This record gives sequence, structure tokens and C-alpha cells, in this order.
Amino acid sequence: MRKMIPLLALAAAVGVSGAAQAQTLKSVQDRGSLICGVNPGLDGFAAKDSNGQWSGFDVDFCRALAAAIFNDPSKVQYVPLSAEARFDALKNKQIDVLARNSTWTMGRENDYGIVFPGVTYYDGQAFLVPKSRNLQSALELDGSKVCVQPGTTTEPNFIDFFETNHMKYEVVHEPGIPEMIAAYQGGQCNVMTTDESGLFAMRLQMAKPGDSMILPDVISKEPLGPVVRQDDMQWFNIVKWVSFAMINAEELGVGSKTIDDALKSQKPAVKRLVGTEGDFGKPLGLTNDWAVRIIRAVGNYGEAFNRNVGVNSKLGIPRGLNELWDNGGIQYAPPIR
Ligand SMILES: N[C@@H](CCC(=O)N[C@@H](CS)C(=O)NCC(=O)O)C(=O)O
Repeated sequence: MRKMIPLLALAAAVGVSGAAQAQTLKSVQDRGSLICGVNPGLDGFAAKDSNGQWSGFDVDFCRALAAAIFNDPSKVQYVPLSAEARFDALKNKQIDVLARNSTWTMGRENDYGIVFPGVTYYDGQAFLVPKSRNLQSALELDGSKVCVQPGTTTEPNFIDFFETNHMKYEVVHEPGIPEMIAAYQGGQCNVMTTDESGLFAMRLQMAKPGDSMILPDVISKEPLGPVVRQDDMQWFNIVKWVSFAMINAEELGVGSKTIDDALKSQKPAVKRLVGTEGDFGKPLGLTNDWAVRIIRAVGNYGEAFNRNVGVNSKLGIPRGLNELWDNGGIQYAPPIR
């Protein structure tokens, strides 16, 4: 018998952890809120105002998930995470999902046992320079002092770019956005590099935004999206289909202002989206009106994009690659059917 105890203990431990692993939805429901890892402060993506209210494109993704689960977009606890801390926080289960302008790479999935269920924003890396440098192209950056944040894809990308083009550089590491802006404005570096969306956001925070320009070259692919652990297919599918539902809603012309009409629609694809036909939410552990809840609370993909980073926001970023596939872009969601 004594020999059995360790084996039984091992089996019990494996059984318990096996069950616990596939339980993200249940633990979110039991807790009564979703724990979402976000950027500590990046205008357009995630930022907290003086009343403690979070807003932004990534924040809206957390709200959409909470709406699908609780029919209440406010049931989210936001955990601000630095670039370096974010994937460990997900791996170590401090958060249920990461929505923090994070680039999908193979190495990140391999190294942390995480998975990107989709791309919510197709971005690319660019360079911001003082207009006084009179540069036209990133190929003229030889000898620059480059401000960059560790723990990002940004640093290896720019080093690849400089080395491939036989240009010299000096790296100036800064731990976050305020430090990066201070170093750039203080002249410790004479170029700043990150995702183009981040450069738009950071330029707005500068004392004289008009004194800087973003060079036209885009040197990398930065497919940004939410991230979950690899241990829970149900949760992966929920996050994936929340993202796809918002894109499909835009494609079908269903938005926060037209959702009541959509509920009366006779169009088969709209009926499946809003749950008046078919059984699409329940197999995920949600209700069949899961997408209605998202669209009512947060809107479709285009609404979230325009409100936070696009034409209706202070960032004013063009839709570009993030246009829908049938409108010249590459945002494309598999059908709900
Ligand atoms: N998409 C890139 C860059 C993400 C990133 O962390 N960018 C910086 C510069 S825009 C940032 O958001 N910093 C905010 C902070 O850590 O305070 C990645 O996933 O590595």
C-alpha cells in the first residue's frame, strides 16, 4: 500500500491539473470577471483616464469577450503589463488573456506555450525621426542612435534591417513609452522605432508633435492579436470567434446601431451571426446570442477600429491592410456556419 501512495498522489495531481487546465471559461464565470493583460499606457490601444476608466482597441477586445461571456462589457479586471512581463504573466496564469499590441511570432508560441487565435491589427515597424534631420528614407539612417524597448520584436527587427543594409547604429534601451519619449526629446537618441501604430500614438504625446515625422519604410510584419495559453481549446475558440464575429459583423453590415434590425433580418448569414438560426454559441459554452452581446456593447470590427485608432480617433490611422478583404484589405474571418 505504501508504494501505491506516491502513484495515487501523482495520478490525482495529473487529474486535477488536467481538469484545471481546460477550465478558463469556468474560472472566469466563477470569478465573475475576466482578467485581461493590457498595455500600461498606449493611446489608441490601452490607456487609463483620470477616472480610472480604460479605453482603446485592445481594451475593447477585452470588453467584447466580457460582453460575450457576461452580457456586460465592464466585467473586466485590467492588468497593465510591460513588454518584458507580458508572456510570463500569461504563462503563469496571472491573466486569462493578453490583449497588448503583441506580435504573433513562432518563437513566442514555442517559448511560452501560448497561442495567437487571430490577428486583430496588421501592423509593421517604422521609424520616427526629427524633421530637422531631413531624411527621406530609412536607408539614410546610418550611424543613428536608436531608441527601442527591450522585450519587443522591434529590437531584433531593426538590427536585422541595419545590418542587412550595412548601416551602423547605437542602441538606446528604454523600458517604456514615457522613458522613450523623454530620451528622444532629450536628444539621447535621434530615431525611435516600433510598430507604426505606436509611433502615431507616441508622437501625439510629444511636446511638439509637428517636429517629427514617420519615415515611409515599413521594415517588418507585425500581426498583432490577443494571446491565450495552449492548454485550453475551448478558451482558444472563444477568443478566436469573438474576434471573427466582429469582423464578420462588419462584413455583413451589422453594427451597434443596426443590431436590432439584424435580429429581424431574413438573411441566412446574418441570422447565424445573431443566433436567430443555428446553434453556434452553446458549443463554446456561451449563449446563442453571444455575437449580439458583443456588437451591442462594443460594435463591429470597423467601429472598434475607427473609434480607437482610425478616422474617428485622435490617432487618425488609415484602415490600410486592416480594411476588410472585400474592400482592399486583408481582414478576413472564416464564416459562421
Ligand atoms: N508589437 C511589438 C511591440 C510591442 C510593444 O511593447 N511596444 C512598445 C512600444 S509602442 C509598447 O507598447 N510599450 C509600452 C510599455 O511597455 O509601456 C511586440 O509585440 O513586441
